[in-house]
Amino acid sequence: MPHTALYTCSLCEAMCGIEVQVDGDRITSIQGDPDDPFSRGHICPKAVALADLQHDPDRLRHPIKRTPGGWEPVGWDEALDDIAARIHRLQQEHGPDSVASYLGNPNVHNLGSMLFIPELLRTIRSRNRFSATSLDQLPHMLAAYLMFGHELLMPVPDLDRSDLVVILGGNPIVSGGSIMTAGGVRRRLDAVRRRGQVVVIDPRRTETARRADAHHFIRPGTDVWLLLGLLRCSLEVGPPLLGHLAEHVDGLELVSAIAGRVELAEVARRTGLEPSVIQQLAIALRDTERAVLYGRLGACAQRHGGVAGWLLNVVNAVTGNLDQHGGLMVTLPAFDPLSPWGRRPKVRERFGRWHSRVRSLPELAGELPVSVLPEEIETPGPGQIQGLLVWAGNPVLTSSGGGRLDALLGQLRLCVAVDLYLNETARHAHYVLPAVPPLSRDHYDVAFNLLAVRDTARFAPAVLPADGQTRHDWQIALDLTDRLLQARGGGLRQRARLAVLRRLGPTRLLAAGLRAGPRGLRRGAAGISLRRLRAQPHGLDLGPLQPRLLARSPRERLQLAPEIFVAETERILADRGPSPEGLLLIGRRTLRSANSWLHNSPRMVKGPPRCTLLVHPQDAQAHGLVSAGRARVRSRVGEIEVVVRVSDEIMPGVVSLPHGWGHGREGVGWQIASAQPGASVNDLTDPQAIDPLSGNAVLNGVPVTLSPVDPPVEARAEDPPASEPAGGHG
Ligand SMILES: Nc1nc2c(c(=O)[nH]1)N[C@H]1C(S)=C(S)[C@@H](COP(=O)(O)OP(=O)(O)OC[C@H]3O[C@@H](n4cnc5c(=O)[nH]c(N)nc54)[C@H](O)[C@@H]3O)O[C@H]1N2
Ligand SMILES: Nc1nc2c(c(=O)[nH]1)N[C@H]1C(S)=C(S)[C@@H](COP(=O)(O)OP(=O)(O)OC[C@H]3O[C@@H](n4cnc5c(=O)[nH]c(N)nc54)[C@H](O)[C@@H]3O)O[C@H]1N2
Ligand code: SF4
Ligand SMILES: [Mo]
Repeated sequence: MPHTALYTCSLCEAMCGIEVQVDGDRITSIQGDPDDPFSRGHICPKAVALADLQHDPDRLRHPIKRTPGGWEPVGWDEALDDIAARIHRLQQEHGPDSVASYLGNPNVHNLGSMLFIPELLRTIRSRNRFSATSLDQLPHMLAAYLMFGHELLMPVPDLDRSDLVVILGGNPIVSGGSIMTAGGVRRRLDAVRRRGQVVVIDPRRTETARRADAHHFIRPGTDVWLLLGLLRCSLEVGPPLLGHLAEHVDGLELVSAIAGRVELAEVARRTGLEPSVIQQLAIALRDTERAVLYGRLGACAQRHGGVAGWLLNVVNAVTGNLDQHGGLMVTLPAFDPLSPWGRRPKVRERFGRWHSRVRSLPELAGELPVSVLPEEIETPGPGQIQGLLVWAGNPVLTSSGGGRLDALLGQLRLCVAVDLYLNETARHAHYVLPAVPPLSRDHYDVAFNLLAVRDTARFAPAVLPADGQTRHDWQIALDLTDRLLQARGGGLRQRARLAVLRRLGPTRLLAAGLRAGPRGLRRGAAGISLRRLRAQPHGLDLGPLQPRLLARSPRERLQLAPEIFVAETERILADRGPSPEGLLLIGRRTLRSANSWLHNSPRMVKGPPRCTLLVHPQDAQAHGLVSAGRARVRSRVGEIEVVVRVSDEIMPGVVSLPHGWGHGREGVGWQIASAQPGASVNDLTDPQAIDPLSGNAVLNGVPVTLSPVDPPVEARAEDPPASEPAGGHG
């Protein structure tokens, strides 16, 4: 019988409620759920990819093993036993750190992975733990940890009540919003514009910029200067507006001292922004009762990302927009990752407890920056990585210097991938273990409810049973943990605990977490329980954000000026050297793409190629490039060839290329639709280029040079005029 099931899309952070039409084991359509109080019917073109994933013949449905004759199917028991035995052997011979793990982005969208993979990692006991976090939001986490006492206490814009939203290095219209979960972000931004203004500061006139009231270009990698300028201008016109936080904050004098040293002319020189623009923005952020400065990937995955992540909080604080309605606020989610089982979090030492072996970069929250992965595989000596577990990730295409990783993974003594596909990274594995795709698992967003612009809760049971021999990520994690304990001999108590966890599964564990959570039944009869969420399948609205930073912070006093940020800012201010010259490369997201995947869905990648290099007309002319022609792009670490698109939506001196492409490598088990392999921008990004504080990769502002692949030709008649807004992308 055809029927409609309610579900939540997990392909980006927006948490859109969807209606899935099911006929037998086929998905016949996917639409927005108009009754979801949070997303209110919004979806983007990616939602239908959930169906493509489900039915994709390329998706792995049984474990496979590398043999001299190629990939062969293998039974789960044989695969798991061998993997566990080999992990154990490597660790016995070379120590616990010889086996590393890399967790990719989709784990954060996966209830079972969030709840059960930590158990496996604890059991592996390696300090070489990596994830997509250090290609992404690590600077925001470092700031949250040092200022507010917990790396997950990242404030988000109170978008629906803000009258001025300034967006620095984010493109929510395409990305769906990040560290700003907001299903239907376009509608919400349009509403801000009706009440007030949206201002975008970005080296590209993005889809978001085109819908904003104002857009200003900024030279890549210089956001830290803009933020210093805003700080200076704000404190020049009046006292800091800390409001109720004033009595609870340390470090204001240090922040004021820094502001006093900032020269606006220098800020203008570095950023390319007019001093008057910076002054006006600072005044508007102060004078608008409800305003917020929101910064995201472009502002933090860059060379001063750590200081930028800190200053974003500081500028909001001094302009009266931290922990205030309409400003940057924290959530109170029904399931609270800060204290999943109801215990109030304590300030714990979570930073720099150990360092990477070769470059000595600090750990944060148990993880090292993934930029060190290539050198940790390559450099011999005690602690060298010999085994790698890649879980729902594709670092060959997504981590900086991925090309080098591509060349190194083959020398590992053990490589295991857990994925939906045999991707560019998994092709180097000895085993690939097939996980269950989204629609076949119960879903509740433990990560993104923490980062949403409104508190909500929605539970969605699986729509279809798991197919083939696929297993849930959480089952695979428990299976491996158990086998590893067996291989080591002993661990009886932990094995008994695993048996209990297995019986509970993620859904009942979630139920326990909801009950114990800050809004749970334990706190009163009206509290939230899984049963209540099941009874309200469209989701529950738990109300707008409230000023809760002090109550949520494990710290007695908030720290406005942690030492390492101040010291690094001193260095930045003292640096009188020239700004990087020449062309700088930045990233770009497109609507029908999720990092390195979904590129095999014809519905996703139909139309013109997406992996194009955007070049300003002046730069195109200077380098002999034309639209649809090919360019060779070189950086310190690599070179690639890409198709060019000339457009003045990008600022002069900057070129932009999306990441996650560069398919078509030998041995990959999924077909790229529309012959669009593209090239990998991460063959150009440099693993040595990191934010010195957090170790986050520098993915934006990469120095490159360009040359035409073919001899220069006159622009052909059919080339679009250079200034025409690009059609078709995104
Ligand atoms: N140059 C540049 N590089 C970037 C970025 C950039 O802006 N510029 N962005 C960075 C960011 S923000 C991120 S988050 C990273 C992402 O980088 P990664 O997390 O390394 O890569 P993804 O492409 O998200 O890899 C997803 C893989 O997980 C698999 N998968 C999907 N769902 C599941 C599941 O439920 N279970 C399992 N086991 N597997 C699953 C998919 O098949 C796919 O192979 O890329 C980063 N890289
Ligand atoms: N369709 C789609 N949606 C996605 C993803 C996807 O791959 N595809 N990925 C998801 C993931 S993993 C994440 S983390 C989020 C990210 O979500 P966002 O943070 O919104 O990321 P981007 O869309 O990459 O936007 C970054 C912006 O920063 C700009 N930028 C680059 N360098 C600089 C700089 O130096 N300064 C400033 N001010 N701006 C700069 C870029 O031009 C770009 O517009 O998106 C998520 N949503
Ligand atoms: S915006 Fe994000 S959550 Fe919403 S439908 Fe698109 S991919 Fe899914
Ligand atoms: Mo990300």
